[in-house]
Amino acid sequence: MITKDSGENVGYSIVDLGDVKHVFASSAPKTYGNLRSQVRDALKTIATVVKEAGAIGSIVRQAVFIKDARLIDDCRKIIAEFYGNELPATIYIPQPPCGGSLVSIEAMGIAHGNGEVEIDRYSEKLVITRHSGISWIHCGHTTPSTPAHSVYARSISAFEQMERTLADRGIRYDQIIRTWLYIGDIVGPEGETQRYKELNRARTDFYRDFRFATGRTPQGLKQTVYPASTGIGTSNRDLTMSCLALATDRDDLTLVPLENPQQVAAFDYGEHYSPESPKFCRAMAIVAGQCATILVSGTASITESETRFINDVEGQTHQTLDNIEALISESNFQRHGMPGMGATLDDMANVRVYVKRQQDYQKTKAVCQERLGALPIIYSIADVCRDDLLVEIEGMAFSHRCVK
Ligand code: 3EB
Repeated sequence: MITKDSGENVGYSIVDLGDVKHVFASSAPKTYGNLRSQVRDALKTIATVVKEAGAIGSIVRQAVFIKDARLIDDCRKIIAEFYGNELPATIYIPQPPCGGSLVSIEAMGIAHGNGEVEIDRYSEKLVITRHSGISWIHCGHTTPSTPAHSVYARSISAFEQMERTLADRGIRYDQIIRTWLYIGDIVGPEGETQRYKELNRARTDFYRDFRFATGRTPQGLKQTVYPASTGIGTSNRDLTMSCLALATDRDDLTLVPLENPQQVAAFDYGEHYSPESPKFCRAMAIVAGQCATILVSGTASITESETRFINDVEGQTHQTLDNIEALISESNFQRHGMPGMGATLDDMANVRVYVKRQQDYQKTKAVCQERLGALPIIYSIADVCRDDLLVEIEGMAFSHRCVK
């Protein structure tokens, strides 16, 4: 059991793993004043629930969903002032919150259990937490630095920026286990091709020389490993990225790139979808001792490699949740050589739901509430990478048996 609750504008969950507690909270402002009052309202709600939950935890990572990219600079100042020298790794995502507010915030915190927790805060771009012999490298808001305009050049530049942020602290790019790639007008044209396809071409080129998770995957895994990922639209035109990397000396830690038997692996998609296939896995499980932490990639209503439930947002939401359920299930972990590590939708600790059309929000929400119950959840408006996809869902889950 994970301790979870949610109300109209807030949700939280506490995952007690014994040596450490993870705290997740999502919040939207209760009243619709100006930017400053909305941001502070949402942040205070998060601080309150984290405290009330008995976790004297500290927020280490956050995603700020913002209605208009032009508000990011002001929002950043308000958040910096609020947190002072306790600033979490932060990404600003130009996606309007479905509830109508200017912002909504997803936060992830950590509290010690029986073991020590160390937190090193460098900037909005980088926070490192250490516990149980594992370092989690939380990489925040990353944008291209090049003056070039093409999606390809901007993507390469942003990947390079991320590489540099990590390298500054001695972390290698191939230690990344999860990425978030946000790109405006994702299905829009780029010359003869499409913006998302150009992002995929850049990712393929950039990843060519990296071997992710080397020496850490289950024996017998032959496929090339890629990080779990979300690739989705924004309301501006540019590119924003963030990532999560992991470093450890523990020799009992296994990284399991999960694929869904109901879906063709994205990196094996046919050329029709993208000449250079999307290089990501469906979920990355971090297995340490008795427990798996499962990072579920952006998941959509696709089986085999086909979109299902065209023009039916409820059908798509159900199919997407079915896909996540199958992906994290005990039988899928057995298939990947890791029996006992499975999870169910009840073991999800937080979720983001990207909805393409505002008018589908209530329908999607009803299905999510019915199947996921109370948990911290964010709904935002975004184009998905195929025109016919109406919803995409991601989140984190923990092995059923590990959560006290
Ligand atoms: C799909 O299954 C939906 O490009 O990194 C989901 C997750 C999707 C990640 C990415 C794209 C990405 O193909 C789209």
